[in-house]
Amino acid sequence: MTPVPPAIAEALHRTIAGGGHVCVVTGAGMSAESGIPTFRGTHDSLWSRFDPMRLATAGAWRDDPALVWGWYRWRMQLVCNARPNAGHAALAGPAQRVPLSLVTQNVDDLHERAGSTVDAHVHGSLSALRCFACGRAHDGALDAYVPDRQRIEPMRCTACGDRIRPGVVWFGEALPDDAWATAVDAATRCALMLVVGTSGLVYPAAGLPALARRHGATVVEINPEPTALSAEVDHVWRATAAQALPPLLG
Ligand code: BV8
Ligand code: ZN
Repeated sequence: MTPVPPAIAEALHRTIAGGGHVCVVTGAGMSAESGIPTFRGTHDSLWSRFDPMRLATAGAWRDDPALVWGWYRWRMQLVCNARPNAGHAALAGPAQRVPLSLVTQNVDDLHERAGSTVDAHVHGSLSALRCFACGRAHDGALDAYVPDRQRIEPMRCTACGDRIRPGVVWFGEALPDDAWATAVDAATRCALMLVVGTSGLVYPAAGLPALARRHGATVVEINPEPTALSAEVDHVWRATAAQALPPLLG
């Protein structure tokens, strides 16, 4: 098992001993060891020649809804076939022992399937399907997944007939007010923030570690690679989520 860097173990111990609150912010790297490709990593798939940053936009949906829906159906199928990893399980364990808020940028449900309560899905959820035009939640069954088909015509809204979109926050769209308010509250209240598996490039979520630090928190980055946040945190642990979280929280 990976040894916990003493300064990080001490920061967690000090937080618990002081009755402090831990805020965990996770990104795509949290699900990497479950086989879910990250946004900026490489992956040998049907979609490897597409840029997620270009597909995850309302403009892409307007231009070619069947292409965007085919990408999301592929991602939904990946998540459906994936299992939470040891990092997800470690976060689900201590929630009772350590006052912990879980804020995720991820749109998968792997935290929930590991037993965590997610306090804020700041970029929405793959499974929260709704009408692109009238916003009504999709109340019907999910269309059957067609493997290796890139373009899949989206389902239709039973109320207005427009297309059904994924309930995620696309680039250029506002974050859900309640999720963002919860994330900001957790970041300002916490004594310790663990930032796990995020490149720290997407705002306003990438501003949460600096916000926590401005309010006196100790911020720890858990990531095998350097990121845009690395120079702004108190401690950097070059480890993966499944390597670091079990010894730290187990
Ligand atoms: C908005 C859902 C305004 C879709 C996503 C300043 C302030 C505010 C906005 C902006 C700003 N500057 C620019 C903007 C615009 C934009 C933005 O930030 N652009 C960036 C690219 C510069 N932000 C927005 O558009 C946001 N909206 O601001 O709206 C507004 C206000 C009012 C009214 C109207 C509009 C919306 C942003 C949300 C976009 N949606 N996801 C979907 O998933 O399909 S973001 C998407 O990308 C993901 O959800 C995720 O959040 C992000 C990817 O980031 P990461 O999670 O960090 O993943 P990444 O692949 O980058 O990195 C993975 C990391 O894991 C790496 O560091 C790697 O080393 C590490 N790793 C790998 N393996 C492991 C690991 N770590 C641990 N263990 C491992 N095993
Ligand atoms: Zn509708």
